[in-house]
Amino acid sequence: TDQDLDHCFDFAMKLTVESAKIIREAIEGGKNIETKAGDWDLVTQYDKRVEEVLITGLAEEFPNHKFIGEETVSSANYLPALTDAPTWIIDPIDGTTNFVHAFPHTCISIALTVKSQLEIGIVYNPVLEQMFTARRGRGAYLNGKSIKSSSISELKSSLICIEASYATIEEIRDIVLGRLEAFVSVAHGIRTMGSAALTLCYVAMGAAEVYHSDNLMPWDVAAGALIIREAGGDIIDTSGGDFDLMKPRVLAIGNRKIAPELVKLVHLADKKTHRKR
Ligand code: LIP
Repeated sequence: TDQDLDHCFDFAMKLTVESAKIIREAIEGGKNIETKAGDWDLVTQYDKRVEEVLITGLAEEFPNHKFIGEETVSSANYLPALTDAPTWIIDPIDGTTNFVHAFPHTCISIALTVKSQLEIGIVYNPVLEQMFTARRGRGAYLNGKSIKSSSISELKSSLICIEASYATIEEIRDIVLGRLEAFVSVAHGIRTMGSAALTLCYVAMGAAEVYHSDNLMPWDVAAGALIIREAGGDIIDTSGGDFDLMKPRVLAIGNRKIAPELVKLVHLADKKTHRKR
């Protein structure tokens, strides 16, 4: 019910703020850094600790709820399917590489789905004290103030955010650089912030028009997807089709009008890349 969701939201907010103290206190200090999928995929003891605090706290309060957490999934090497049960999708530290370098774009990202639908999204950057929140049907907020996404409908007036680090992965380098080249040639500017969750929130608040990345995971985007939609923007699949939370290939946009030009640009860039190969 609505009241249940109110309680879920309040509880998760409080727990997020509390566990974010770990990030704020640790960001300037030394960390134990391990790699996961590759040199670009880092994890520290703090990712694991924050996830443990979040899941323990939520599981105690909501014993019937399920969890999909980045570090739990990584260590089990198994991504569970999303079911109709209330499910918390958690990234304890999104932007781990930023965190490792004390680059202040790092956050906790928490979403709740019920019947496979996003109901709650919370993205909190404890370094810059930015708390982005959304409830389905109730708008999106930054530190309690309503936010709206950009109404710019042309790429030539857009700030486009991408994930440049994926160019270090050999198998997808050409595709990533091909798309980057296409974006550079049309946009006002390109930004690459190193946290998918926060970048989605920047599109939600109208600070950027577009965010694009394939190769993301559900916890990178779950909360941000709801926040952007509640702010008046949208998130679609890179092909132009429907966004799939469990296999996220992301075009996040301030508004729907910009989608056709964007989808076409990516498509043409990929075609050019394949021709070169
Ligand atoms: C990271 C993302 C980043 C993406 C990385 C990674 P993590 O999350 O936010 O934008 O490029 O693949 O998923 O691993 O720092 O939580």
